[in-house]
Amino acid sequence: MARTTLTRTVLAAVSAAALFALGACSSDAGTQTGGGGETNAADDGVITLGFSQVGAESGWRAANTKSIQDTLTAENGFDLKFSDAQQKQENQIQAIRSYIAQQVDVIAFSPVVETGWDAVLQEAKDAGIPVILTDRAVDSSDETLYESFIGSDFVLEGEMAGQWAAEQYDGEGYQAVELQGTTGAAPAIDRKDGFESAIAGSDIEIIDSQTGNFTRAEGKTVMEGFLNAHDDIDLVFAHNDDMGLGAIEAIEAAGMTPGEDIKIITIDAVKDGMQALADGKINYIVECNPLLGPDLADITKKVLAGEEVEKRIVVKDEAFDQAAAKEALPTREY
Ligand code: GYE
Repeated sequence: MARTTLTRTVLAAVSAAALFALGACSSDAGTQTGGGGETNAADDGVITLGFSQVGAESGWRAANTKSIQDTLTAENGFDLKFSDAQQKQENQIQAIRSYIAQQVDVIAFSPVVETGWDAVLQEAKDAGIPVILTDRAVDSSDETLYESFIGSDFVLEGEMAGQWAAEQYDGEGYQAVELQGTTGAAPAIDRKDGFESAIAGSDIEIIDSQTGNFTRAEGKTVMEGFLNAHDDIDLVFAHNDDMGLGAIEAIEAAGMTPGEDIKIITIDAVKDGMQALADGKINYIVECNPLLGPDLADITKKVLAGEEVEKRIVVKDEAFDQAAAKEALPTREY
C-alpha cells in the first residue's frame, strides 16, 4: 500500500509544478487542456480539489473527514473544497456538477451508494477532470471513469467478523441479528456478504437483518424493534461501531448486559467502539482504517503529474478482541 512520504510529496509537487509551467494557461481554479484528456493545476502550483463527503453519520466518518482536511492543506499545496452530502446521492451529484463547473483540478468523493454514477462521472471525464474514489466503490462497468479507488476490502472485513463469530460460538445454536449499513452502500453490501459466507458452515443463524443507516440513533431504534420481535437473540453483527453502540443502549434499556447476555461484533474500531470493547460491552471489532487523507494527497499529485497510479489501493485492517482493545486504546489515533 502506498503511503505518502515527505520526499515523495515534495518530488510530486515539483514535477507537477514543472508540468504546469510547460502546459497550462492561467486561471484561478486550474485549467484543462487537451479537450478531455489531461488536467493541469493552476500556474501557482496549487491543486484545487473538490471533495464530496458522504455525510457526518458516524465516528468513522468524522475521523475520515479530519484526515482529509488535515492533509489537503495549503501548506501541502492544496485548495480543498469540501462538501457534506448528508447521506444523499442527489447532493453528491450536485456537488460534483458544481466542482465540474468550477473547473477544479481533481474531484474526489466517497460514493454514498454504489450505483447511478455513470452519467455524472462521464461529465467529469468530458471536462477533463480526473476523479479519485475514496473509501467506497462505485458499481460501474466503465473503469475509465475514475483514476483510482483507495479504501478497505469490505468483504474481507465481513469475513473476519464472521470467522471470529464461527470460531467462538459455533455449536451453541446462536441466533443472530444484523444491523446493516446504508442500503445500497458498498460497505453494507460487502460486509453482509462476507459475514454470511464466513458463518455458512456454522450453526449461527441470522434471524433478522435491517438497515440502521450507519448511525447510532437508528442502530438503537432497529435494535429495540429486534428485541420486541424476538425472545432469544444471542448475537448482534453491526456493520459499524456506531450502530453497535446504539444497540448497546437498547440492550441495556431492556435490562440485559451487552457483551454477555447478547454478544456484539462490529466494524470500524473508532474510539468509542474500542472503549466499549475494552469495557466488555462489545466482544470483537474488525478495524476499518479511516485515515485516507495521505493516500489521497499522494495519488492526486501523481495523477496530475501524469504518473501511472494503481487502479485499486487496498487499505489494510486489523481486528481486536477485548484484551487487544485495552492494549491498543492509549495510542489509537482515531
Ligand atoms: O464503516 C461507517 C461509515 O464507508 C467504511 O461508513 C465507511 C463506513 C464506515 O459511516 O462507520
